[in-house]
Amino acid sequence: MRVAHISDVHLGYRAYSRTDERGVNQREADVLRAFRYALRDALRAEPDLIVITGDLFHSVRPPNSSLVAAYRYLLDLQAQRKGAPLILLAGNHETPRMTESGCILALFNHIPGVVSVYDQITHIELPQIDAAVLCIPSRGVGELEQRILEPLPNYRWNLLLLHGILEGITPFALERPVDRHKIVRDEWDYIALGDWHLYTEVAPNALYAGATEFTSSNLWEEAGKPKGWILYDTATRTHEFRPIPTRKVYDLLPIDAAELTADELNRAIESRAQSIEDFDGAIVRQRIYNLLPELRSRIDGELVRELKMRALHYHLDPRPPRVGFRAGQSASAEASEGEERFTLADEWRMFAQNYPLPPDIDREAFIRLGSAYLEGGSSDAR
Ligand SMILES: [Mn+2]
Repeated sequence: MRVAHISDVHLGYRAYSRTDERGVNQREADVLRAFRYALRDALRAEPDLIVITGDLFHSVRPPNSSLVAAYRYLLDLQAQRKGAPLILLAGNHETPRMTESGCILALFNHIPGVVSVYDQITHIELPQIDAAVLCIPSRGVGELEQRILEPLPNYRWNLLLLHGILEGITPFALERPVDRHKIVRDEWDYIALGDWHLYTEVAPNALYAGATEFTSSNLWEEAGKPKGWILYDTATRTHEFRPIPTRKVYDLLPIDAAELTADELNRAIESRAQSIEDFDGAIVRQRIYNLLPELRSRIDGELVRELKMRALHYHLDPRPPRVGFRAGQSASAEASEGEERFTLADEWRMFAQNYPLPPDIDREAFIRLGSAYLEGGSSDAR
């Protein structure tokens, strides 16, 4: 059986002030376009089952523009698939705090073949494809501890869907990560995961598809990493990651202004921007460390205005020196404390993203390995 796994679409996400030719927020339009691309690509792959593992919508009450478009896309898709099964799992973003408020996903149950799950852990049986799908929506994560999760033995294929972050996925401490051993088990033919916005293989049979566009709050952390969806084959337990073209996001190498003249600083700003070919229309951040107020006032306003015009969003992010800083102080003397400055990890990431690698080397693994060494940790950081 072939499964198309899409996740974290975040329809209705809006950012920045640009609008498209129809007056729709440009990022909202981008997110819609990524979704339409994913659906069309998935349709071409002719999957037996499509699953969307949460956060189809960015909010409990999405803007009408996105809601109407999503309905139309899914109606059209399901007509072409002749009502083949499609499961919508609710994520934290579209789940209201109050159960009585219902969930926008219920609307989609009226489309042939679509089943949405938003309230509690639910086992969905799909005899037409000889599959059973255990669905754990965002609201179901809280009841996980009291539940025994088991496949249904009378079905050829058993799948598990979860919207939640497994322990060990993010280096940052989470309040309540999901117990990995409870979820990641060999007995499931496929474990389709949502909530984490980066495509991540947890096990050959357990994958985060990642988001379809850049919609998370830690946008810059995701810069340079691909967005897409997953085509999974339950017979071989193998998958293919299918990339989705998105708006470009760049986190430029920070500038250390400590020892720069105004001219040098302005030239650095300009050359960093010129270093990326598709700057126009991109979302870009330029950090400047150790910027004293008198130098800050000499940043070329015309240059910055031009960059802001060309990019969809150009974020010039100046950071003043830490207290006690004196111009001319050597970089290493103060590198020990400040995270406000330009770290070796920053430089490594920027360097490794463009470094030519042999085709059989996984770039993400390569970058992670280097970062783990820099942190002084073990090489199997994740
Ligand atoms: Mn999400």
